[in-house]
Amino acid sequence: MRLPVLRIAALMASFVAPGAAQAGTLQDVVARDELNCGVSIGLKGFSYQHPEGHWSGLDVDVCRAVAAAVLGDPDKVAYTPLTPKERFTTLQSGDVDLLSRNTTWTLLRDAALELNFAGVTFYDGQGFMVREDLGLTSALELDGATICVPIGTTTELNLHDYFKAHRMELRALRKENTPDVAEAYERGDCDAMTSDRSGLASFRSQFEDPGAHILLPEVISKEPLGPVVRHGDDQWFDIVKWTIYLLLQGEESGVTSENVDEMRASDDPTVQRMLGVSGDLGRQLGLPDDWGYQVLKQIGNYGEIYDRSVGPQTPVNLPRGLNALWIDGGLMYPMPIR
Ligand SMILES: N[C@@H](CCC(=O)N[C@@H](CS)C(=O)NCC(=O)O)C(=O)O
Repeated sequence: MRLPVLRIAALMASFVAPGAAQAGTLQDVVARDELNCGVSIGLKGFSYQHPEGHWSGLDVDVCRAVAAAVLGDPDKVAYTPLTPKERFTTLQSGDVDLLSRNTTWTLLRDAALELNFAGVTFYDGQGFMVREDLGLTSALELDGATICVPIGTTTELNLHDYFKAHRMELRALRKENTPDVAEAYERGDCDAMTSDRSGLASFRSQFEDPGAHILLPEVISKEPLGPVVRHGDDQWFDIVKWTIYLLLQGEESGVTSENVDEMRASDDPTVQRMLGVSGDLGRQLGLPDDWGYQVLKQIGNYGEIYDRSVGPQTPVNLPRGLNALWIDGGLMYPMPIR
């Protein structure tokens, strides 16, 4: 692990960085020696607490990557499981430093809730899950159906829009504690469950008989999911944003947790800058210059995270699709690390 003195030196440099906003999240995290991260309650593949206590998933790995960048240690994270309704107030009040919880980027959340989305870590859309034996083939056949839906989500808003647009009668069964939505659906309290399609795949993987449930083909919204910070702390916003770009650029440049030590000797200038072999990009963020090395060594790149969390080899089994890198025809496009 990195020497504390390096962190303190980087932190002191960040106090004098010209033009840097000093709202203090970085300083608080370093002083506490722990990152407070808000996550979902139990969404396998995204954030899930194992019976032995540790957490895993794509959203959890974003928390861990930020902890590796800032503290040199991905295990220095305290997780707070949050319902959709309480997630924003918990972030606004300062009880968490970062919200990494399948949260959709919208105008109102940006402007009215005074939050900043640091990027998109998963491009998704809303769908419907039904029992296969109902024999449905389209969401347009759900007229008059009872739909299980979580309170305080874009899901709820899109559901109303969709039923209104198609002049269908909606009976919504709303639940605040989101795992209750899946339980109510599995119990048969509603005919369909609606959520982000990744969430539906995740819940289905945890059902007693996953094969008995299908996702209907309609994708009724755009759900760009990503980590969120408070307005007013540009330095912290930058750190989270560039940690995500680093994960993506790691994949684009072929740097993995396995080969990162060899890659330090690479003569590719982007790789050199990412790993802190040349330049001072870490210091410009208020971090040690090996921040990128720490992230890629201890977490791996975005592709590695995706594959082990939600990829086709996992029970959640989501193809890369829109979440492929731009060079592979997807939407994942890291800004230039320079
Ligand atoms: N992306 C949507 C929905 C997010 C959401 O919380 N969905 C529920 C669906 S039931 C969920 O994933 N819950 C999982 C959990 O809290 O563990 C939003 O930002 O409003």
